[in-house]
Amino acid sequence: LAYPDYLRLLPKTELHCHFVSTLSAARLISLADRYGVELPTTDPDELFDYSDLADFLVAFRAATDVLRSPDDLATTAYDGVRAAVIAGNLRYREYGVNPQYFATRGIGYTELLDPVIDGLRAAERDLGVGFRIVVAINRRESARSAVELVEQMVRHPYAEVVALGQDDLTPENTEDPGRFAEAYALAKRHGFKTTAHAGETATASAEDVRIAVDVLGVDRIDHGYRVLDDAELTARLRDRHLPFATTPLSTRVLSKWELDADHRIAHMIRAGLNVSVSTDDGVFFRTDIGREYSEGLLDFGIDAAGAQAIALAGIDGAFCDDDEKARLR
Ligand code: ES4
Ligand code: ZN
Repeated sequence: LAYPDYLRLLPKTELHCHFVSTLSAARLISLADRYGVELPTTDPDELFDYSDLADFLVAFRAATDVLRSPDDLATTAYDGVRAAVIAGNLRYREYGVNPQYFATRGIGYTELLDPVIDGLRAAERDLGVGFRIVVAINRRESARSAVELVEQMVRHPYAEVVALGQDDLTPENTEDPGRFAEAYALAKRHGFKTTAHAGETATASAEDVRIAVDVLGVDRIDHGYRVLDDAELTARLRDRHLPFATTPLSTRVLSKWELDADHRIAHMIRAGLNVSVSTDDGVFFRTDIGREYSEGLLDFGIDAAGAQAIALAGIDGAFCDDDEKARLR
């Protein structure tokens, strides 16, 4: 077995995956056509080519806009699991789902989550792929509306909805990580786990990661690449074994970073941080969970033992119960 095939076939979890980005390119384009949603372009080569995070997020919001009926949501959920099993032997996935986007189009919290969870449960039954859901605060929205979102999580409990996270960015494309502190505190008080996007791109900093950890009190960090700019914080989070859900191939697009041994994620791994890898937005970054290993980890120069350690970190950092973790190991 050639090493890239070994990496592709290794059983995997992923912890950082925005639900709408599990849509296939063909379905994104056909649903956009059906509903008359204008995409930035319908040329697939251009549709998936972005100058930066803000530019990408225009396409990301369009994808949210094409998922309208319960069947659109359930079918996207089911087919996305099947595609990831074929592409990279996916065994378990955590999905970021952003109810605030859908609410602006009249799709309520349970109207969104019922079909998504139905589709994912059917895929779990047929394919053995477990899942949990991370409800995502839309960072374009107010701190007050984030609290209301958590109130909805409390009012409508689902066994699979286990955590609070984030997506999108302020219209100014800046991070203000402390601003959702009240929403995070409320979620924690009700027993939810928490994660936050922090320290992803050049406009972010190690301080953003520190605030996510110390002010929001997160159990996990999404991205977090800027942590390396603060040696003390890096050592502290290494000692705490705080999980970092990184997304190698997305950084090639959003930060123009080469995938090599000098990549920030490769440095994070060598620094002893608790790093797992995920796709983030599969359709938009033309990636899948197989390629994050067979291209990402391969090009970082990670050996077989290292790749196994990263796959295990993806179980260790998961927000599921210990029975599910035991099944995955
Ligand atoms: C995202 Cl802020 C951010 N970064 C990367 N991917 C994303 N998908 C949605 N929001
Ligand atoms: Zn993300």
